[in-house]
Order: sequence, then structure tokens, then C-alpha cells
Amino acid sequence: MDAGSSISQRYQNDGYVSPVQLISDDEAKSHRAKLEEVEREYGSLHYRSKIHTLLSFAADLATSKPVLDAVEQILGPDILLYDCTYITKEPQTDSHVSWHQDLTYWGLSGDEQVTLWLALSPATEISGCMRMIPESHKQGKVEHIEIKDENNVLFRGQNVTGVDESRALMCPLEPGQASFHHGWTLHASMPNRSNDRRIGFNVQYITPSMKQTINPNASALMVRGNDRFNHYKTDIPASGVMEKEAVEYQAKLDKATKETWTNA
Ligand SMILES: O=C(O)CCC(=O)C(=O)O
Repeated sequence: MDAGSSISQRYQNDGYVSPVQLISDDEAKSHRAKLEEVEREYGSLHYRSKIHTLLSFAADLATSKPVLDAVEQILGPDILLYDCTYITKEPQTDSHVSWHQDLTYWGLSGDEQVTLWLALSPATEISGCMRMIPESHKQGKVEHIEIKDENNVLFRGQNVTGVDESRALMCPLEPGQASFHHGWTLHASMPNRSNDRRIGFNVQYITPSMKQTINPNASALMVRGNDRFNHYKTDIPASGVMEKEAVEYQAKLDKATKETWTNA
């Protein structure tokens, strides 16, 4: 599916839209190569929040025109980049994601939020692509329980139990393709049984009207339109790669994000 007007219709009806071709295969491969070059020197960057403050190429992709054009169709003209991370499942590992809704532990005041998940390597049924329950966003927030599981990527091991998996649809993505999902859409993903890394570029966008109810110092980056609300401090996007000041700054933001999830 191309980035076109039907993104918003599909998103509103199904609670997600997939696949959307956002960048070319070559661009995805080049982004992956840059990420892996950094990882060879500094170690894995899996699940580090606010990565757009650490890596300029992450900030560039999260604020690029094709991405924001698609986000605008979902959220409208005023857009804040709220968080940005890589979610990586190493080859042949048990790392997985339990059924959950994104908004449950974020402390946001509403649901004008969308998550972008852009594939930087093949996301397939074998490598653990996302699975979604169509239209599940319409029921709003549902109960989560926390289950300790070191292989669950989710910070609190949050789970929605009793999901009717016969309704789940796979969202396979080629490198450069993406999905967008709503914060109340039930989704999960299985372990990576392939021989390649499964790498997703994961970005959360919100409208400026959304408040952060837990962290009074929460920050975000205005990426399109206007902010008439000023609820957020301004993130400083990275101007280089792993620059010393940025490393310290991102570490503080990452800590604050995880404290917010803990206290939500
Ligand atoms: O990367 C995954 O497998 C799951 C990602 C996810 O839960 C999300 O993007 O909200």
C-alpha cells in the first residue's frame, strides 16, 4: 500500500495500517549499516529511548517528509515526536513481545498518538513480525497484568490475557516498509527464528494537545505544524553520532522515560 489518503481510513477502521512503503530498500539497508557501525563500537542500541537525541540519522529518518506526510494523515497537521527507539530481536532468540496496548503505561492524557514501526531488515512470520488484532482499538483501554519474563521486550512484562488469536493478522514488512498502529490496538510479536537480526525503527508521534500526566519535565520535538499548548520541553535532536554531550543527555531522557513507565 502506498502512502495515500486511505492511510487515515484504514487506520481509523482497523486501528493500524500495514504495509506502507516509506523509504526504499536501499535506504533501509543504508540506515541499518549506519546503525550497526555504531553498535559495533558502542554495543547494542536496542530499546534505548529518545534515540533521535543520540543519532542524527535516526532524527533525520523520524522527521523525514515521507514519514511525516503519513503521520499527518493520521494525526493532522500538528505533530510532536514523542519517542524514538530501535527494537531488535537477535537471530534465533526467544525475545518476543506479549499482547499489549502501547498507551497503557505512558501516562498520556488522551489517545491522539500513533506508533510507526519501520523495518530495517525483513520482518516476517519467521523473524517475529508484529501481529495485530484488527479493530481492537475501538474497545479502548483493557486490563493488563504483569508477568515476569526475561524474554519479553516490554519493560513491565505487561500482558493482555485471553486474546482471541484467531483474529490476529500478521504484519510482514520488507526493509523500507512500515506499519502504523493506534495506542489502543492490541499487538504482539513472536521470537526471531531466522538467521538475521530483526530490526524495527519505532517512533511515537502525538498531537501537542496531549499532556504527560506523570513526568512534569517531559520533552518532545515539534516536527510539523504548530504547538499552541506548550506542554513539553524541547528535545535537542542529535547533530552527530554518539557525541559526548548527547550521550549524557539521552541517558537522562531514557531514565526519565523508564521512570514514567514504572510509575504509570
Ligand atoms: O517490535 C516488536 O516486535 C513490537 C513492537 C511494539 O510493540 C510496538 O511498536 O508498539
